[in-house]
Amino acid sequence: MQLHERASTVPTHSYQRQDWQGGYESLKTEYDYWIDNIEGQIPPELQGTLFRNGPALLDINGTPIHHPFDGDGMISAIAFKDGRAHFRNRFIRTAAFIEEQKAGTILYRGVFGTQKPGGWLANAFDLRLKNIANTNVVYWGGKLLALWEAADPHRLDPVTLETLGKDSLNGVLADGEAFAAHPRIDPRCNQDGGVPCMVNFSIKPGLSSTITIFELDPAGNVIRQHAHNVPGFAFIHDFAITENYCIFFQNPIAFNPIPFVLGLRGAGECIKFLPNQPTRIVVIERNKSRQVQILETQSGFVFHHANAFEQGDEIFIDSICYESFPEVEAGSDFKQVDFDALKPGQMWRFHVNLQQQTVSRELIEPRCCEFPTMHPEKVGRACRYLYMGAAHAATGNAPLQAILKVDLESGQRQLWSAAPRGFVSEPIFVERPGGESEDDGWILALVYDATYHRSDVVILNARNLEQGAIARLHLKHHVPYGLHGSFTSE
Ligand code: 3ON
Ligand code: FE
Repeated sequence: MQLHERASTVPTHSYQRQDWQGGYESLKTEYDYWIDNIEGQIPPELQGTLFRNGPALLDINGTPIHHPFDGDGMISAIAFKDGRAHFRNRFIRTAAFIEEQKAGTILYRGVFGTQKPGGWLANAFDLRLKNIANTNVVYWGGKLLALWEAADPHRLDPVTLETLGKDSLNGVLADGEAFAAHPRIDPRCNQDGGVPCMVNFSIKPGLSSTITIFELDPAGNVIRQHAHNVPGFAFIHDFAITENYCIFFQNPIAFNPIPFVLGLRGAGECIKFLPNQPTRIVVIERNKSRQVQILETQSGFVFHHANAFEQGDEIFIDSICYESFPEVEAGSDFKQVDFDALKPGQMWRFHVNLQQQTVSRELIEPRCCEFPTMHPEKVGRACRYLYMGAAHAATGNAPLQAILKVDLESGQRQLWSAAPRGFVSEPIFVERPGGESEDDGWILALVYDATYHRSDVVILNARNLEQGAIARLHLKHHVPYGLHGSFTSE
């Protein structure tokens, strides 16, 4: 009896930290095989390729990097054809990756605190950025592009994943010029007669920061480009679009570059969150006037937005908000993070009224969540369903172990959980050909399974996550926790 009582007062978790840590082991082998270990059945109508990007080298020749966001990017491609699936993974051969692999040692500092060996003296005044191409991958205009927000894209062969070099978007970007890792595809651009276009941005941070917006036509040409100056330092990872606007959240932070310059910290470790300052919402018109409006809302930190849309005089933006920026401690080990000591990211809906210049917000999902996605045809429009990675438990902060579907109309929720030993990545929604409703399709996600130290490609029925996986494709190895990806049926 007593034992039982004592056990129930110990906080219980849906996961073991050691299991979670297994997904942060480097994957150094490059594979190319047909997946033959499958539970369930791959829907034969599911045709196309799921591309994923993410840091897959968590050490350089045995020396751990300081933070996963500093890891060299690796693409995984899962190609679905006639009910079968093929897996391939390849590192992006960035110039720095090639140099470091040849040298067998860290030659570049990382934004999130990875330092060259030899202490601060060996790092001081080395202000070069290592373009690690690790954040997203998108197929657009006949090109497969690996993206990292602080520099230019790398172009890859969509079949072999061979790195073809850096891509300037047909001469638009200068060498090293930033192109963010969060493009949004407007499915029916009203400036182009309803043809799709890809909208992306770049940030040039400083005492005041420059936001540049790029719009690319389906052939991959930049057809609109405009730059705007906003006051203050800006670290903006993602944005949202509506039919007529681009929306950026300028989180309240201060940047003190001195420890970076002196070789003591990475640039990203010099960001200080300002809890008493408002978040600025920067709304930029996409069409001719290109007017910039800046509104304020309460303090908080946003990496990712789910979607935005216009309704009357208002713009609605659904975003994952943290109470503050998760500052990276210089001496700490990310694998030892105490999840319980951190506040969860939660989904909020912001209402921006441009007539009255007011902002209000409401909590739409209290469960700890990240990596929101939706039906691609609804980008910038009102949508009914959002999908996201989520914690297994309804409250508290924890690693992502579940996929959550939120019905914004009825308020209903569906949860598919891989707990206790599974850990999920960003879900991707793929429409079923001829799909009849907004959720008629599949959710694809890589799930790390600590039991076998390998990853599965999981296919869920987006209409009913709770029926369990339609198929689990067991890979021969693990894929380290990734960041973003996309699906292309071309
Ligand atoms: O010095 C300035 C500050 C700064 C931070 C300028 C700058 C442009 C060099 C800069 C660089 C920013 C970069 C390179 C940001 C890269 C971010 C990145 C690779 C990933 C961000 C991921 C965000 C989230 C929320 C990930 C969540 C992951 C999980 C829940 C678990 O897998
Ligand atoms: Fe992101």
